[in-house]
Amino acid sequence: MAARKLYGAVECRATMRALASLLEHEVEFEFVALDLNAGEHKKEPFLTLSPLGTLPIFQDGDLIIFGSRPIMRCVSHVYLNPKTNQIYMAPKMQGIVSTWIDVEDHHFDPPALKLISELVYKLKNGLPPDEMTVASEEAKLAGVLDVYEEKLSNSEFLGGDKFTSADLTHLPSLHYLMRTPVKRLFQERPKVSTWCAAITSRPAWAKVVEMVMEK
Ligand SMILES: N[C@@H](CCC(=O)N[C@@H](CS)C(=O)NCC(=O)O)C(=O)O
Repeated sequence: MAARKLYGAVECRATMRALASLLEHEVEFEFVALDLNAGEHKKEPFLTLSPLGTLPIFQDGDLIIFGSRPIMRCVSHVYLNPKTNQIYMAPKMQGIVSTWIDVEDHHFDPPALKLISELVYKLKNGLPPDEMTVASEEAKLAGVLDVYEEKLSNSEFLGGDKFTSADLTHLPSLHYLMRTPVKRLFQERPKVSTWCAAITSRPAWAKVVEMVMEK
């Protein structure tokens, strides 16, 4: 039995984020898929592990972490891999990585989620998107991407000169948005476009996408 486990639902962006982080760091773990529709995550023993009843949950012996970004942050510090080191030892540099992780969480993610809901989830359920919502959320996302374009004019990645969690945290939303007309917002910005191509072509991310497609 694997010592480390990730409990999640592979089609969910939060689980994809945690999976990407673990795979990037070449951490050995077992992925335990839970059935969201059956509400497995709202029952024991999972409620004890994640009292708010959300996935993903990471367990390594006594260490239990819920929330995809806390898992991602923890993995990059605890399972340091010299080959794929995603943190800066200089605290000031690491502060920049933290800033862009928060930018994704508080500025990129809200419009991204609304657009994915309108253009991916509704479509899956045979419902038309609300065009007004799409237009206003696209405008919000475009404003955030203008800031990214400026930042990426000064460094190859958001957190600095190497791939870090600040980049990785965007991958699940990119996976869905790049399959929608919103893709043009990324393509219209040259630095953002190059950055997207670089981060989505990482081997660890390809494994996550494979798991999602197999589902
Ligand atoms: N901000 C949380 C969001 C977690 C989240 O929404 N997870 C989904 C599945 S990946 C979930 O648990 N949904 C079921 C629910 O909230 O009841 C994170 O990043 O971990």
